[in-house]
Amino acid sequence: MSQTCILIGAPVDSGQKRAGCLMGPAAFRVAGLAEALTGLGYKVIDRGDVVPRPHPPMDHPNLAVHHLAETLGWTEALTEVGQAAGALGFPIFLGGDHSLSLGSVAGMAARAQAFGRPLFLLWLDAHTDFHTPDTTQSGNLHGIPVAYIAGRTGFEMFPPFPAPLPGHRICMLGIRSVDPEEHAALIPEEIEIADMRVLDERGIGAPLRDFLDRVRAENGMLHVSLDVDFLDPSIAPAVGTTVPGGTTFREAHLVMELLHESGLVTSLDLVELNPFLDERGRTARLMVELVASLMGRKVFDRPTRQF
Ligand code: HAR
Ligand code: MN
Ligand code: MN
Ligand code: MN
Repeated sequence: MSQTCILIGAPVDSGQKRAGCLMGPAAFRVAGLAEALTGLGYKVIDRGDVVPRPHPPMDHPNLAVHHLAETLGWTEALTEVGQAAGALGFPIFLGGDHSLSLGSVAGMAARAQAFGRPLFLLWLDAHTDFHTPDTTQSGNLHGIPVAYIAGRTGFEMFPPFPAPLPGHRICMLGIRSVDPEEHAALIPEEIEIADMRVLDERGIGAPLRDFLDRVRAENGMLHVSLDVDFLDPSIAPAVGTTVPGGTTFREAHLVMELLHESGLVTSLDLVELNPFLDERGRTARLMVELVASLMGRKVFDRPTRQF
């Protein structure tokens, strides 16, 4: 892992209808993200908050779709900022709702392409976010980024995604809310979906280890996209789309430890935090704790083989 972390504020609120995610970057800063990383020995550059590129208003044939122009403006700006930051270090995108991943992952895909390495994606979420602008019923564009990343058709108004990811390079953990159209579109895909049933049966370590083996085998770069609703709402209430039955602190923590030990992670999104819904900052602080574990904080330094 690179020794410089670059914090990229992405106060995106246009991908859903419940205001508040725009306060996310500030909450991560107040919860001590930079200090936690500095304490682990990283150099930290906070490049401040990104401003979306201005875009003339745009309609979509699916009348449910809202804030399309704003979403395009964010996508373009975050792709560019992300790619530039990725040349210097380890980008951490502070969201903002999950529509920011349209841009963050595009930027990381462009970087991987420039390095001549394949990009892999770990999607930690209750939702598959596999709609297209044509299929979404809610019109909330935080529900579409994985379809864009995987190269589904229906994104003609977006910048072409740089080298869309084949399904075998995408793994989802924590899934427990899938709309019928997303389900139908996912069936023929090779995307690995370790939904909560899989995690109950196999534990969370096994499917993640399998995926990390595949990343390593192809010398891949790995982007991790962490949606707050991956976690159970009882421990992470600050999110607009709570879905019961999410991962526990222990499960999420093991994911972070395995990711750190793999040495494969090259960029990170922290998304869907809505500080207006938080309880005395506990969700923001939990997210910072998880990032610290992902970046190397541990209790005992022991060789992995002991397990
Ligand atoms: N699938 C539903 C929709 O498109 C809910 C999507 C909710 N997405 C997030 N991010 N909260 O994962 O409306
Ligand atoms: Mn708005
Ligand atoms: Mn999501
Ligand atoms: Mn979600």
